[in-house]
Amino acid sequence: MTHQYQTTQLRELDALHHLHPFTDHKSLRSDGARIIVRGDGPYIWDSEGTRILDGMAGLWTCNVGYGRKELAQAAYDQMVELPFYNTFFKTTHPPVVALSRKLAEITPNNLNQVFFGSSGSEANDTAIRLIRHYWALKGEPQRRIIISRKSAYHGSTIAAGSMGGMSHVHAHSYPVYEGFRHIMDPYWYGESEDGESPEAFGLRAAGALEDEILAIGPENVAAFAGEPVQGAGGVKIPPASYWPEVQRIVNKYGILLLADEVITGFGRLGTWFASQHYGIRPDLITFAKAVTSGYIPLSGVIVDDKIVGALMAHDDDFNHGYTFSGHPVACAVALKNIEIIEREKLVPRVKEFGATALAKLLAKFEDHPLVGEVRSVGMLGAIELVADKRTRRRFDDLGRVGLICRDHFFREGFIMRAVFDTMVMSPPLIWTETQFKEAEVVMRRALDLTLKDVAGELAA
Ligand code: PXG
Repeated sequence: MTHQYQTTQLRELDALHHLHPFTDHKSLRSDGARIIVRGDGPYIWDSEGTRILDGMAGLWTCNVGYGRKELAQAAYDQMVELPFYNTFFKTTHPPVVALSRKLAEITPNNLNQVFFGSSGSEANDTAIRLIRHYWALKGEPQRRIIISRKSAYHGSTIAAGSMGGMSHVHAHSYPVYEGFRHIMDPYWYGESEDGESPEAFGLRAAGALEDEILAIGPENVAAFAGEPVQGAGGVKIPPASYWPEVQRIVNKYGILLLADEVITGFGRLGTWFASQHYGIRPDLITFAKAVTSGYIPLSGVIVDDKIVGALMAHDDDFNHGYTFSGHPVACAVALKNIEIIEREKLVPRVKEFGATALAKLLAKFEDHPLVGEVRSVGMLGAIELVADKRTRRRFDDLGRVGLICRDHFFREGFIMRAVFDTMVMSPPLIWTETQFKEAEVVMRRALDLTLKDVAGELAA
């Protein structure tokens, strides 16, 4: 009873004093929040003692799973040694040096220098400034426009939110920061034409980049920015033809390529970075989330030697930085996190086990009456819920059925996220057969319960 009283009180205080991100505050006030109190391995527990299998790794983040004492120890040791010092004014410290070196080792060869921040949004803001500064230093200051995609999510600051393509984010930026354009997503299930193969569609979606460059004037275009796989936009996995064609186009017009690997970095696709999986050669990679598996905030942008070369060819400062750029405790935790990923061989494990296990799990639901498509790459997956499997017709009031389904998942003790009516998942890389089996049982139950709720709306 005492326990329940605490939960109620926590809920009340949360509603009174805590403004949540991306939340309908009115409904949060009336419903209250679920209170998560503990995590261990692939599971989290709420304040009522319910064990939940986390199919989202926190929020695309906790790649090594919860409860790693080594990471806490690394933070403790660093706090005792040197809790903080800044990296402005020509100072540095051992953890930031060691982490920068390590990141240069695991990213593609041309990327060798890192600028740190604390969040993915900050990393993308840094990338935007670096890209524009680079072109100014190269004597082409009119190259300011960055092209991105319609369902892109690059963060929530005004610049990163403007580079992202989501109109509901733009609506609250008042106004959208200038200098961004958004082209179609490489989303075959949602946007291909009748009979169009994934390969042909991938070329068409990449072709939209060339069309946009020509419409703007190539001399005005600074960069193309993209998540290798769009995450928050609905795990939109590009057809194999997409990225090679994008790479050809950016090379042809000499524009920079920014790969936003905030979700796809640190093993998610079975390579350290998705750029390696797709064989692309970005000039900048932004990362955050799983660099520390979320145990402490850290982010950064790792840049091509030619960008560093342009900075070094001039005497001026690059007037940008955060108090916590290269925070020693965050860097120490990141180093330990990367050490765990290496020691437990989690990156090859995704290729050899996780990717296949996830694909097999999702394939079991392909025939379910609600499911229009399942897709996955590495340990990123999605299930499309539709009213008509044959025509891919959506349910009315897009997003409604996704929420019904998500709530059933939650009640069954499993977390998947709903992006409108697309259920997405991004489990920790440590899942074993046990978790995949558990997921299958709860997913079937939750999908069947959702089906009961909406059966009347399905196509005959
Ligand atoms: N880029 C990408 C690709 C992201 O997914 C960011 C940048 C911004 O990172 P920060 O650390 O500033 O949040 C993200 C973040 C969701 C969801 O609901 C996704 C993110 C954040 C919050 C919610 O899927 N991704």
